Amino acid sequence: MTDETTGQTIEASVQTDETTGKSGFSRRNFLQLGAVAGAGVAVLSAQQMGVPYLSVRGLLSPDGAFDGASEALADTLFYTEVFPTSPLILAPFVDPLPVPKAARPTQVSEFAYWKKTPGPGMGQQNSLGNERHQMWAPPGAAPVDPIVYKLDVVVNTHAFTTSPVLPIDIKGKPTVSFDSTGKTYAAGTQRTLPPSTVYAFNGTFPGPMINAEYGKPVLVRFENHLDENPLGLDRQDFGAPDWSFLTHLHNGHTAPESDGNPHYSMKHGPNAHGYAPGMFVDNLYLNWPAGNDDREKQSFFWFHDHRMDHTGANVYKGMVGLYPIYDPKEYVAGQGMYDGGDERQGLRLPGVRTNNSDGSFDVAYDIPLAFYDCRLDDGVTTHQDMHDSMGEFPLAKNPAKHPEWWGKTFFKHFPNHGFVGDIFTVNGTAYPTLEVKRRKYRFRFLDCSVARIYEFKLMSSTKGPKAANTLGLSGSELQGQYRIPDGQQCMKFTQIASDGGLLPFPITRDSFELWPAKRREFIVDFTKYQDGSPTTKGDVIYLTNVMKMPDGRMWSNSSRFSPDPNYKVPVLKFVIGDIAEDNSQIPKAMRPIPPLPSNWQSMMDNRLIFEVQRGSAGGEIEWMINGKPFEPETVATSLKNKAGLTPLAQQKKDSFNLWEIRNGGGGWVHPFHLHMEEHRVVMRNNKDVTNPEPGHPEDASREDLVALDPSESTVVYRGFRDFVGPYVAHCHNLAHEDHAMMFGWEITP
Ligand SMILES: [Cu+2]
Repeated sequence: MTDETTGQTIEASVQTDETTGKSGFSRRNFLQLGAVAGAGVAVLSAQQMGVPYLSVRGLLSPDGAFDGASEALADTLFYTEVFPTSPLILAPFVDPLPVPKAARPTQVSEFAYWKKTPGPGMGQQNSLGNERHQMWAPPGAAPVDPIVYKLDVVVNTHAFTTSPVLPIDIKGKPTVSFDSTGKTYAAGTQRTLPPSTVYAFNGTFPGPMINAEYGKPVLVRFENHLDENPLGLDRQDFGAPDWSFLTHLHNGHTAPESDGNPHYSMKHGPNAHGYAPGMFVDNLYLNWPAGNDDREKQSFFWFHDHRMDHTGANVYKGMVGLYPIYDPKEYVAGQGMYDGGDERQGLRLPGVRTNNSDGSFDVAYDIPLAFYDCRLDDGVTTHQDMHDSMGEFPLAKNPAKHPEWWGKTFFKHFPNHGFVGDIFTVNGTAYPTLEVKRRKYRFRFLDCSVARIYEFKLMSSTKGPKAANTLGLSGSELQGQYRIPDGQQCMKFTQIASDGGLLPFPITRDSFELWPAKRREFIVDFTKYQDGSPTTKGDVIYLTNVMKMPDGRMWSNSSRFSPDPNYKVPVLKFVIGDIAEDNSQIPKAMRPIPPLPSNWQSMMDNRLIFEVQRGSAGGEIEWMINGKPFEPETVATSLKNKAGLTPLAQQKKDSFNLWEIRNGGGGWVHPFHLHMEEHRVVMRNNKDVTNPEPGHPEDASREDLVALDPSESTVVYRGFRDFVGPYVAHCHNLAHEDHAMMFGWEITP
């Protein structure tokens, strides 16, 4: 096999234990058959089973027969909800928070010599030579070549902590542990964790941070080197088994060929689930707002894998990168860059910019925080799930125990209730510490977890963190490992941005929720507490998670719903340092929101309706939209709307429409993400919310992800501008997405 970019020969050892053909015999068909064979019983839908049967078996549930029943059936027939308990990290809040530096672009002197150079011509968009960039430069703009980055997807190692650990069991008691040779260590033995195997952009987790600017297009060459494994690492039993990838910049205003979505990839480009080892794709990010409307500018993207059926596994395996985007435009003469990373100019948001000689730049006091929860193998929990009969990971011989993987990341592809971890990490480090100056900071929060939702508060604690097991807690109460029993809120957040970029005006918050894939940006002023008293050097403030979410279904306790005053899990420790110059301000007003058309309500009758719900299509396929699992080559159909129509999810280029996203119930929550353009929520549970309610202040902003509470319905107004082709919308609980809660839609010329 030849490396497409450099022309060098690389090791050819790709396993082909999964169909990668255009559609072929899909994993899903196989799964349905496999489930029947594996379980040794006929798989019937809940309706086929019939309510009496369910009733007899005690499987009727108060939250709706269908959901409760299918779940109970699943529990009975297919699933084991057993997870390992991660070893206890004994020295939390010692490792420093990794603060990402800007990735450095590839200079023309280098990429000019690539065997296949980036460019606008036919065949130049990927190594297959079958695609071109739909638009090489923003319309109307002087043609400018993009800044080029090269990110290799590689196998590497990652350590979540340097702390010694104490192996504990589900009761919180010391237990045995193992090493890679299978040797057993007695209960009570402190250990050092082995590094976990990651699939990662340029080998780091989180991957590189690209600091982008509106008006300066970026082209990223993503190249697959996952077949090389120079360190000879054990790949374990998760991650796309064909080692393909598909990178999505969430939620860039991007042409389909650069969008990394499976509706596109199965019909064009790779004509497969993703780009295989040895292949590259050039994703072109024009850094240009929808409709060339400055009000559509955003501020914080991230890029992650989107390979169909294995997105959760690949993201959990490390395929996460950061992409803050700045706006250097001068809107008011003399005020300078509006949001250019320089707190002396424009909005004067916190940030001190340093320009590097290669065109990149770093911004101090402007820090992304990527939250990711994981579980580490205890060596005694059986690896067992619906995938075991599929031959995806033959070497693992699952169901089996894997003492040789003790202390490395553990993943279950499709746990019945979704996947949540018990160790919380920030920027790849468990329970880190950041020494902050006495001044204002800008923090860009990102939830890159598979399913966990967080709710954060800023708290002080006199006595400090206590290990949950030493407080007599066990089971799911051990999640997060530490508590601050005496924690008290001490500061507020000033929210300045959501998924859709800068808000029209700042919002002061005591706490905020962070759902999977969502971004929220905040200013935190470390000079004083909320009561006005000054901070002093050495003071400690904990960023604390107060949402208890024992499994992937939803939270059990949060501020909005049955708060648990004892659930205060510190995830990041701030230590106040010296005073520092601060030229930043908290603005009174920021990005105005584009106006709604005055006739938007007249569009209600013919809106497109998508209902997300748990159901049963056989086997593990139970996450559906409008009653159907994802069909990657098909454009979805709306449920019947008030006009009596069931329109295709097909929109004319440069049009706008209303889409309703409805949670079909069953007591689940779904973070529902729509690719391509951010939207604005106009109706929530049949109420006009264009004047936002207190519970949802961000309805006054634009977002790319609808956070659907149980049985909640939202109507969003959205545009379909500038590009044509296939996109997707899907649940961003990645366990749901990978099990078919996704649909294809299209923009037509
Ligand atoms: Cu979901």
